[in-house]
Amino acid sequence: MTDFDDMGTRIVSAEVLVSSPGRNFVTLRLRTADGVTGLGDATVNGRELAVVSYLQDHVTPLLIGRDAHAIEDTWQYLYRGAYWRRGPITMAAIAAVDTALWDIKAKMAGMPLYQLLGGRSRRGCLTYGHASGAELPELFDSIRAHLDQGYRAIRIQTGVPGLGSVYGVASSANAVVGGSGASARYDHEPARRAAVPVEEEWDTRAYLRHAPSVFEAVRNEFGPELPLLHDAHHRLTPIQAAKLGKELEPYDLFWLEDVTPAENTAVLRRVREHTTTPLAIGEVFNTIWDYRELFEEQLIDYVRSPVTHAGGITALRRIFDYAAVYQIKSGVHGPTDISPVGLAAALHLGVAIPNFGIQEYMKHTEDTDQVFRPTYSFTDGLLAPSDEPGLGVDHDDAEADRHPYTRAYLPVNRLKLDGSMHDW
Ligand code: CS2
Ligand code: MG
Repeated sequence: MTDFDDMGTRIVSAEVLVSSPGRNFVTLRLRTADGVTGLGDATVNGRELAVVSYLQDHVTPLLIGRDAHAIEDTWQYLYRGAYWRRGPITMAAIAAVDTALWDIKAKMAGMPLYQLLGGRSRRGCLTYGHASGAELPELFDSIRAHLDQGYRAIRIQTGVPGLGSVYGVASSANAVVGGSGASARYDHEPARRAAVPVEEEWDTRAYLRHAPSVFEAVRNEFGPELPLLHDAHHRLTPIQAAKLGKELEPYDLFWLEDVTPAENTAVLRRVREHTTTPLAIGEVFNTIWDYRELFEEQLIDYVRSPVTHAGGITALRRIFDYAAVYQIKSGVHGPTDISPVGLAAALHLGVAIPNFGIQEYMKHTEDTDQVFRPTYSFTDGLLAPSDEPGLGVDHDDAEADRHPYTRAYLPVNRLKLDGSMHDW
């Protein structure tokens, strides 16, 4: 489309910004001839520079001169036009463009983005925080610390007897920014920066024996009301997943996440046949097509896709509308590798959609917030976008320059038994 009603809305610059304020982030900034800027998150944890190249070498040259208002057409142009559709790198790049365009449109309208998505349906987005501990006492301290901060729903991850560090569990050994003990972080940056990924050990039988006893102990200590979540991180076979779901039923989980590897979603039929524990999946999905069978056969209860990895606000809104037909709710991925730009986008969608479920929230470091200056607020366990026009985030280039990109990897997982690579 080259016909512009208003040449001031044409895109005149597209910059890919890479920084590492506590961990690596890739951010796209678009600017119109009128000087309105918009931001999009394109961070793919551990493979960041692939998206930088995709954007810089193949996408940003196409954006110059396009009308910033043409969000849907730009989405279709980048998706259909690529021929090589889908995949995390392509969809993160498209997501960044789409999010930046929504930011620009809302700023031009002088409104917070949620107003353009249908307006506010709720005061804020109910969040869940990450409590963890190698042993029960540390886990209980971590749960209490989260409750003190106002969280009203808690994800529980613990160590497994006989295993060393387990992903998702903070320990003093891998604690990074954010303190130690109950507030320690496990997210592998910057302490785990290395030339090669850290290798962790895994033993599924030990995990399956241990997990129900942890939830029993947590329910005994904290009572029946507190919503509890758990992430199995794609590590189980269908029948193992079915067994875990069934054994966790007495503890009334809010959800059990990523029980099996995401490539073969049909196996969730087997899991569903055996358990009423609610299931969540989708943090590594890229498109609406990944959900088709899961929605239509009613195999899941929550959609985990974030704006950043599912093609942006336009695409995620479509996924949520499709999910609503089946009474399936949102449960957007929100670890610290989703930047404040991606999180803000999720919050604008989250307060607007009818089928909001819950929002994952792991606070970013102060360094991260100094680069992005988010204006969302966290009160009584609810995270809410501000009423600033647009997304309500910024990018401070001088701050970002203080934190240059550093190569970093997520860990890999090997079986304790014989060192075989295992799903991570
Ligand atoms: C996790 C993430 O938040 C979650 O549910 O699965 O920590 C995930 O491992 C990371 O985002 C990977 O980059
Ligand atoms: Mg997860």
